[in-house]
Amino acid sequence: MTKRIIRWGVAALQLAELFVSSVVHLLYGFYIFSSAVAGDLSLALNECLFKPNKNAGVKDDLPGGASTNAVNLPPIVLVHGIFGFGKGRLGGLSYFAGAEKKDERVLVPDLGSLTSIYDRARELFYYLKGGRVDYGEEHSNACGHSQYGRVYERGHYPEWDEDHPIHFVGHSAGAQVVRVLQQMLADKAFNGYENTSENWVLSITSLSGAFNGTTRTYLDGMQPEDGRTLKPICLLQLCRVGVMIYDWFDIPWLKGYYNFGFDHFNLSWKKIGVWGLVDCLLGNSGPFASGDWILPDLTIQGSMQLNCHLQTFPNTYYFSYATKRTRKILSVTIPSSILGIHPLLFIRVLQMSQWHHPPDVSPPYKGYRDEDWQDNDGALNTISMTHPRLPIEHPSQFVKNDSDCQPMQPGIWYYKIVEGDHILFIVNRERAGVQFDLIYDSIFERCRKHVFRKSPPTLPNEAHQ
Ligand SMILES: *[C@@H]1O[C@H](CO)[C@@H](O)[C@H](O)[C@H]1NC(C)=O
Ligand SMILES: *[C@@H]1O[C@H](CO)[C@@H](O)[C@H](O)[C@H]1NC(C)=O
Ligand SMILES: *[C@@H]1O[C@H](CO)[C@@H](O)[C@H](O)[C@H]1NC(C)=O
Ligand SMILES: CC(=O)N[C@H]1CO[C@H](CO)[C@@H](O)[C@@H]1O
Repeated sequence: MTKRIIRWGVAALQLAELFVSSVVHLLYGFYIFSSAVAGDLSLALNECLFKPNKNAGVKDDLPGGASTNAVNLPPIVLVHGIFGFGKGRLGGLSYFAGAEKKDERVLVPDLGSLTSIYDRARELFYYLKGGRVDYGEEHSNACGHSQYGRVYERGHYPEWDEDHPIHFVGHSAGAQVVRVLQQMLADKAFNGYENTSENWVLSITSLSGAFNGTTRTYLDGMQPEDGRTLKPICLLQLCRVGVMIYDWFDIPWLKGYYNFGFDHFNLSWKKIGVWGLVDCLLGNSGPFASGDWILPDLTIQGSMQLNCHLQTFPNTYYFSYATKRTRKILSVTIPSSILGIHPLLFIRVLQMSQWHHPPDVSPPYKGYRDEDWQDNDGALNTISMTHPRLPIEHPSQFVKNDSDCQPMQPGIWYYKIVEGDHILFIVNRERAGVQFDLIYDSIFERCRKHVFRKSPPTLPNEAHQ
């Protein structure tokens, strides 16, 4: 009798938790969406009323996002994470909270907000080089989507090669996307580009990068048994149904505004009809059925599978900022602040700091310990963000003071641990205050001044003197 009451109590508690976190996430999504719309409307209104000039809102970018005097600089490419978006989506909103304006040549691609790491890496290549996205025949057949995707009429950096390498800065899953892309370049995995190599990438900077997976995926609904399938009732199930309905209705202006990136799965009603939707909802087809979406890549098992094939290369510079919003008091890990953590993440910081791997499920790897994974930023475990560790650990060095690691060596992951939650350095720059400028200024300065292969790059303002 008491056992049954306890079981019901636990179930009721879990449902209440699900309800609260769905409401919090929905409200936040709605808040972002409506502030983007409001921003756009007020901009449009302003232009109508005060500047009857048709070209005022249209800033024509030079190829590569370069301003006129920066065409010789290698671009710095900012790669968004889960639920992220690139330049042009969500109106004037910036995923990187305007950090892209800090340097003269920054690109912010849009790679789909829930697409898999593999698909994002493919898309990123064609975004830069130009042409039609080719996801590869084998992968596309295995995952049940079209082999070819959207067409980039003109690449954003068509001259990209070993002599014109690029800096990448990835947030969260974006950091892993860049690693996968670098490995693809090394493996010469793009048809028609036989000369690609790992040296096309000059540096990778990771901001809260998802290298070793996160225990949050299990809290949100991934099964800890396999790290691939979903629990029957969970936040991710709600998200799955919402995404499929959104994509099925296929309303052009809405999708122009925000896109989950599943166009290559043909989820629109025009293509699959009502039965296609039912089939997807039942879990027989679509990205969620084949596991070709981002969540399976963020579980510990998924990350280990990816990491098996990913190298840290000797001629590329690596830097990483791991974030943390927990601290230990008498060997118990708890959130380190109440007001300093975004309301969207607070419950998750607490839950992740208390996470225990289910005792009846075999651990994701030999030597797994819950206490290693308790420090976190509300989305990722701090241990996962410093450098790639699973299944084998890559060379790394903890940085206390930037001047300690000058001159920087390639092939080593330099990392810092920053007190902050997972979204401190994106979307809303006011939250991070002066820290925001410090972190992005140091990233851009490092790319421009301290990281190079042959000779230091000439800065445009020095070239004239
Ligand atoms: C999606 O639609 C396109 C064009 O309508 C077609 O060429 C492609 O084969 C379809 N892909 C899948 C996976 O059904
Ligand atoms: C590939 O590199 C070789 C040697 O560097 C060069 O001769 C060849 O033209 C390159 N091919 C392409 C397609 O760029
Ligand atoms: C970092 O090192 C430099 C030179 O060694 C020193 O001047 C500076 O105060 C140090 N900064 C911090 C924060 O320790
Ligand atoms: C979080 C973490 O680093 N876990 C593991 C990553 O992989 C290495 C190698 O297997 C382990 O030693 C770490 O404990």
